[in-house]
Amino acid sequence: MTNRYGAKTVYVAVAAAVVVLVLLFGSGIIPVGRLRSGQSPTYTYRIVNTYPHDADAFTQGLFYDNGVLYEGTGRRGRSSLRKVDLRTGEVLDIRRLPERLFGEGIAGRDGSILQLTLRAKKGFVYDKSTFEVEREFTYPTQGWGLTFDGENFIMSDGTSALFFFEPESFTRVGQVIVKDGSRALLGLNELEYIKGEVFANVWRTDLIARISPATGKVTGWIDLTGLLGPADRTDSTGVLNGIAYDIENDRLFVTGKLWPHLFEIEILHP
Ligand SMILES: [Ca+2]
Repeated sequence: MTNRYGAKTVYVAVAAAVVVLVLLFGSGIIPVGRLRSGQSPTYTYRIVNTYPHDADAFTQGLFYDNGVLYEGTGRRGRSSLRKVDLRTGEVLDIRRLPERLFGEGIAGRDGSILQLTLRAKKGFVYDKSTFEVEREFTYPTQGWGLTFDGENFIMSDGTSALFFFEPESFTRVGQVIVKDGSRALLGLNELEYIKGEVFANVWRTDLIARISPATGKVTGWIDLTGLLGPADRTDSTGVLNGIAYDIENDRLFVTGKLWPHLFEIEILHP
């Protein structure tokens, strides 16, 4: 059988499609205007403090507890769970993942830390003080972001869904689809539960979405364009990812994959 369009035409069409996709997405950052419906407010930011961050840390998970930062990093062979001194960026403790695994979101609960992996459908529960693996758990999707709302773990998988898991058994107990207006928001990445809201990095953007966990509705955006200045960007610098909240002192920390800095920011109303 011969192809109606001929092989050459098909090659040209495929090549053209690839060029268009590379132009749209290949540069990494998706323009912020393309994602928002315009139905929810966009907040800006002010840098309160700038701290050192390990520029070799491919940040996939971040939270703050009791004076220290906990960070999960990704990439095969370079994935880890870390305890980090906020002020100096010094890695105080590190647990490396098996070579084949790609580390993802982390979240703490009582004396434990949970860490997801990207495609293995497997996560780890660590003792928070020793970083020893206490047990493993499974889930049916990819693993991206993770946070704890005081009752359940909330997880993203790179789609527009947020999944709720009972903390002991890691049984799924709920799900919402995150939408801005009528538009489902794809690429939900690192998460942080903050005062009744879920803050979510959106993959390959400089945006954080503020989400109602009850409905999935996007209630606002934080536009962090320009946070990492041009002088600190290199060809290998990754995207904004990593949100941590210090509940005692009401401080918000953000960073990015392979960024040399971690920032404390204040959100400014539009
Ligand atoms: Ca987080």
